[in-house]
Amino acid sequence: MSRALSYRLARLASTVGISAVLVGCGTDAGGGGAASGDIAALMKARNLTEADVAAALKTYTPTGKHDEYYTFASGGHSGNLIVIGVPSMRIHKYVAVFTPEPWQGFSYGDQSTQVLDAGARDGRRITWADMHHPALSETAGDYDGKFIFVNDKANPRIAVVDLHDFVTKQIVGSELIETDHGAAFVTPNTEYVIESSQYPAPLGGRYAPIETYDDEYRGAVILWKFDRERGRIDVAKSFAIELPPYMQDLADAGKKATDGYLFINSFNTERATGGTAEGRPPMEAGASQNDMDYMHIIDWRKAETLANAGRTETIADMRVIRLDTAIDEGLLHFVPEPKSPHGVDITPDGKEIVVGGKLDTHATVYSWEKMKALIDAKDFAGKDAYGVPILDFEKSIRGQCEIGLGPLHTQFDDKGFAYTSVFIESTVAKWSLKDLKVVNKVDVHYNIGHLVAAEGDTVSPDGKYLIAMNKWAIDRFAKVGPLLPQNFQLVDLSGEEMRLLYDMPLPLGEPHYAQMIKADKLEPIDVYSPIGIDPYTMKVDPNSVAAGKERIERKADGVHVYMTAVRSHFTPDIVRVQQGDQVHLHVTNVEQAHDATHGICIGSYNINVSLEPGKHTNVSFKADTSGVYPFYCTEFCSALHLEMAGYFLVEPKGD
Ligand code: RUQ
Ligand code: CUA
Repeated sequence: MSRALSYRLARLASTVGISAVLVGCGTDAGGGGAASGDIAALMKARNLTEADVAAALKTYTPTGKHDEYYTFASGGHSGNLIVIGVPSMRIHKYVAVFTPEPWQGFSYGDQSTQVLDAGARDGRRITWADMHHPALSETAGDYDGKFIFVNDKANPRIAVVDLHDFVTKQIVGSELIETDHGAAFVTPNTEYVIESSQYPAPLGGRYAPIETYDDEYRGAVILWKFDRERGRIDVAKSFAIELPPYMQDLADAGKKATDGYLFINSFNTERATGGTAEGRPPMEAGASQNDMDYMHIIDWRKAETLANAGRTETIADMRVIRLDTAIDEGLLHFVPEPKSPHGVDITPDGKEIVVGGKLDTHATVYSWEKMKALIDAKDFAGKDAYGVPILDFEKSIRGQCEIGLGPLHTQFDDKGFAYTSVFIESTVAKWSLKDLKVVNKVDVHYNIGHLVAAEGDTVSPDGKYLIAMNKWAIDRFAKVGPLLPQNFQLVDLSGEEMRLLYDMPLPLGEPHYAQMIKADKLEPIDVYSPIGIDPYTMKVDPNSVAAGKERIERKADGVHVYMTAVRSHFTPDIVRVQQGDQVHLHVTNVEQAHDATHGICIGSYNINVSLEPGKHTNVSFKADTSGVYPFYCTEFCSALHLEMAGYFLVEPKGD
């Protein structure tokens, strides 16, 4: 290695905080040891720059070392939640949420099937999702690492995932609304999980002609009450607020100074309905006429008081505060926002609200102090067509930051900077909250939607890392046909300049949003303990089976098979039933060793469940076809895994 290169590598190593010796750049003027020669040769052979090597050193995570952050990214249409380690960008898990997932056995026979089926709409089982925005549970506006909530935009549903075992415990949905988008967001102590509608429709799934749009179509925001003790949404204590038929968009819950308020963007305040085949302008043209749309400001504590006082009407089993009541009681206000707003993000101190406008070049910074004073003084600039008071735009803002073309979403760091995704330019802009000036930009590839910084939407962001969630990858990866992966790009926020560190192809689209949490805030369990836990109650299941107590019992409601799984056998391993019998399979994995997972599948019957150590599961089905069905363990659990099998014998009727 040349002296100059040796020196540069040493300097590089020190800038990324590791000792020069580690990269083999000793001071040995005689040419260094084998390692130094290797690095120089590797750089040359792979045509790497020093910046490449620095990026590699910042992200490489040696075997056995763990990542500093978890990122929970939406899995888009797959309906899965993706767990990614940062800075390595290694995928750790797909949490099955809104769709059947075979490996986790999610919705292939056991209790998980009921969780998914609870999200049925109009009695129809839904097996895909348009997951957009994960929301980690918060305490005092900071992630607490206990739960994460996600939404499905297409079939408005909210799911609760427990981060003790990374399992989806509940799916709720309301037929009050037809789509959502401002979801999921949580209030600072996770009192409520917020879900607001996107495309207006008659509330409660009614039919009304599109010509009656202004009168019959409505938006709504649902406040799902979260019961932290039970780890479930309490549907009976949840309520909604009716909103005008604008297209409500992204939302955020106020915190600290803005605690108690919700902020929801909207577009199409023109109330365009499309109708191109009927001589009307297309939706996109009709919806972009006005210079301003309205940010909705909602006093949710006041709304909660009203709901609890019974000032609601029940629609589709949901208590709804009607629009008139919301206006009369002063819990809903509007403030104009520039053309086609998209992201709305509250600053860490809770004092300001940053809005990005897709067709505007600015990030607009609203001052809560100013808006609150206007609301308190009832100093309004006007009313909308439904009577909602509108604040004056100029009187409500602190200023605007000239960002570039197509600002969308904003996150924050610990040093007073904001980071905004700029869609049309394909950049991330770093700007100062103090003087509203762009500091610098980094190119991303390409068409960035959301971005996520480490704890970047909490009261105490960490800085350090940011992921640009790019919708197009174009030339970044080897070709895989016309449908390309999404591109997650890791950006280093530790210095003055942002630096791109890593490109991660993500072949599950379209992810939209993610949140990044310090790994040490989570306390995932290793095994279900004591043995026999039902993950959906977190209690020992009454049908759980202890080793030595396995049996088959014929009862009035069918054949009950009490089975255990342990390396490397099922007990019992021969199960005989009659065609037409209702079969209740109760299986307990009696292992307590970390990662000693088994699975049990029965072909032809579409049954496959996962049995993590200590887990108990119940599967009920009708043995309606006779035959010989081998069942076997679907996890390569041991040297005798292939032998971990048995026979499910269904004797034909009448024999
Ligand atoms: S929204 S970028 Cu749900 Cu911004 Cu996708
Ligand atoms: Cu148990 Cu393979």
